[in-house]
Amino acid sequence: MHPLAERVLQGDVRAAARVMRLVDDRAAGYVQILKDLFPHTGKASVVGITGVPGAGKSTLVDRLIEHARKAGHKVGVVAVDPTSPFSGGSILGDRIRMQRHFLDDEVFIRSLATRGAMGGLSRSCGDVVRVLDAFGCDVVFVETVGVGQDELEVTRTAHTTLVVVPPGGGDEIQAAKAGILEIADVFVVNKADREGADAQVRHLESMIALGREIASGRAQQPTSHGHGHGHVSRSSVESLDVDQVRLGDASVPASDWTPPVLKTVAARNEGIDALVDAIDRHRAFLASPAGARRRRLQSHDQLLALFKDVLADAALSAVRARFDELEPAVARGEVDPYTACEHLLAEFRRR
Ligand SMILES: Nc1nc2c(ncn2[C@@H]2O[C@H](COP(=O)(O)OP(=O)(O)O)[C@@H](O)[C@H]2O)c(=O)[nH]1
Ligand SMILES: [Mg+2]
Repeated sequence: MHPLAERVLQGDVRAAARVMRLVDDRAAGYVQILKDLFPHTGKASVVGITGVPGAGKSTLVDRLIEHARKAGHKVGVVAVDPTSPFSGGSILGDRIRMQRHFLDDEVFIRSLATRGAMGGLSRSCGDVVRVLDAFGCDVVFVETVGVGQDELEVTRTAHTTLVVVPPGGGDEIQAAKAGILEIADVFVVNKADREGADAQVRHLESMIALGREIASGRAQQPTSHGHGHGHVSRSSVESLDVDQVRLGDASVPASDWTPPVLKTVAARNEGIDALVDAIDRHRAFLASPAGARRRRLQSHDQLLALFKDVLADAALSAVRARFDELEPAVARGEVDPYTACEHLLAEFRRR
């Protein structure tokens, strides 16, 4: 075993920090360390927190940390900030908010900044969570902003994804809702001390109900000659192909979990117990047969994402020279990008 991996498993903070940096930089040997750590992962409960900037995610995470610490848990936090090119730049606000936990050596906070277009961040996020898991964190919180590629990675990484929504209906929030409906395991209407919180709760609940109706309508079609409401027995659920579930053409709803909508006032520590309850209930759901299907999907997605990433790296380095040749030609409009890609793929296949 890599000596650093061994130290991480012993709970050595400096080793953990060092490994996370290596993972971040994809420095030589980091994959071996991840391999060594992998058999020691899977114990941490991973909670993703996403939502528009200013919704109160960091404040909420701070409260959740507090709650977990009272329960005696060792806590990891990964703060993903796509707005900052540098780790520790605009994350400073979050640092201040979670500051009191910085002095607690059972709370380990790590910030990640978005990388280039190659999806570096996505991969690091999952890997960093695994390091924290192997390091012995009982719970890991991952905070991200928005509903982009990074959030998809969070749902791939997290067991439970919280979507934090403030009251009120700015265009930004309305636009984000469609996307978040897909990824939320629990909705949190934070800033419930403000006007419009109840309306927001009702709005989200009706969106969830509508989403389920559409899903079960879809589910009923193939079995409409039979009986029931689109629910199928466990054994047939388990025998379902993962891709069938994903494509939504399966004869069962993709999930038997209905996201609850909770109100919190993170600033005043209100509603946190109920939120922790909901997270725990979702964990219990994941341990059920329906949850097993969802875990299976998640592992499928993780492997696929990792493979795509590895493949893109390998392919690009194999055809780098040709890429550098074609790229300016595409920029000048001499070659269209489709043809360029065909050339690159042909070149890759020849190797
Ligand atoms: N009124 C009110 N303000 C809150 C609440 N929770 C957080 N805030 C404030 O909202 C602002 C943004 O919070 P922050 O946690 O940084 O949001 P983030 O961008 O989603 O991480 C801060 O000034 C918080 O103090 C709340 O429940 N009620
Ligand atoms: Mg924040």
